[in-house]
Amino acid sequence: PYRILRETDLREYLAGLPAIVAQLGGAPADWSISEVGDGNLNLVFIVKGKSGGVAVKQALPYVRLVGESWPLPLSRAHYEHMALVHQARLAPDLVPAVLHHDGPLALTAMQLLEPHIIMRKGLIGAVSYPRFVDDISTFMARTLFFSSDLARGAAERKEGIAAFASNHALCKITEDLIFTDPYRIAEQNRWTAPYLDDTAAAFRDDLDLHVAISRLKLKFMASPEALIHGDLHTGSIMVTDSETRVIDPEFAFYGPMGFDIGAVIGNLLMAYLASAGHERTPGERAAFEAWLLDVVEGVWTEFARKFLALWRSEASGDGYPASLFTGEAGAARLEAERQAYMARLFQATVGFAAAKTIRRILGLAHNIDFEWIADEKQRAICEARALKLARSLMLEAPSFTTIATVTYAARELRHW
Ligand code: SR1
Ligand code: MG
Repeated sequence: PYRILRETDLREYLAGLPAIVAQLGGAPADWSISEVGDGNLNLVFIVKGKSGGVAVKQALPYVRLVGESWPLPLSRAHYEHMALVHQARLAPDLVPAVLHHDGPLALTAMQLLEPHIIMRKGLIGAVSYPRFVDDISTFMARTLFFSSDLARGAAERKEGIAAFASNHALCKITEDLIFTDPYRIAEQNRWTAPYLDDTAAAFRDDLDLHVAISRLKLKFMASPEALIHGDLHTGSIMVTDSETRVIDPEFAFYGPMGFDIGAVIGNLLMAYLASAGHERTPGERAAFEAWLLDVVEGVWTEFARKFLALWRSEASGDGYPASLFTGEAGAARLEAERQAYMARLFQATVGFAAAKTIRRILGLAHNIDFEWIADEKQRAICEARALKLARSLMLEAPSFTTIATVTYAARELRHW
């Protein structure tokens, strides 16, 4: 039965699992165990033994950030486990290996990622990651393409959609915290007051913005394009110089692909606009910020290139039946349609990137890119630039036709 595990219970529990005992080595009494979770929802333990380590994640029956007053189903651990299995099949070197899962305890033991750090922290420290573009674009292209109607038959897809349909409590968090609350008075909203009071009020009064965010909300709710990670921000990515691992897919469900791609791009743009508030030498700042915008461009360009390559070579799904696109004319028409599909996906990506940015500045759950800027006025300046960028990305999405137009707008706002 479910119980919240403390250090002693966890030691005893893990000692009964031969695979974990083998991984850790030494006597259970000598294992070091510490709870290190700094996310919004769960407990995370790092366990180290004589010869190895494991990371153990246990869902709490409530939102950790808020407390017991906000209950949240334990079933999210089940969906996270299913998503990890799916991702491990398609991108094995880009997620942590699962060593053990316990449904009733809502617990998963995984390979300990060491010396990886949370990418968001690395970016705050102006560290660049040479593998990131290639790895994250592979992760997204493969996990999204191979769960779409371009790659899978209709029946299999519908089974997949059904298997994740009950992860709706996690979807509801996104629907409220990203697509609704930042645009209305909500008890849990917060921002850098008093500097952003007027901007927050303007966002609450802006009907154009309310239409745009509602269109995105509907797209999120009613577009089961692929099995998405659902929370793919830079706090869900662990990195070293030579490795990238995507963690924490508890928000996974069949949703719009642009929500994942937009999450990555939106969070990189926030890291870019937060950079002015963190201590760096001028040379370090210039080089790091230039690198970040190159990465934004690379993420989209490489994703699109890899996704299209998969579509051209591995399309065995029920969408776009090959029998309808025969001969030279058919092939040319299908290729034109692929380009049109990518243009629509890019529009959605831009919109979701904007939505992800606004929620981190005006909503409940903020990010340390901005929060760790100690000088509140400086923080508000950085946040105001990000809000201005996000507002124009959301309202003028059709005028952003290439990723270079997005990075150009970010660069223009950097000194606003
Ligand atoms: C109350 S949960 C707030 C946020 O934490 C998670 O990481 C998701 O981003 C969610 O929206
Ligand atoms: Mg998370």
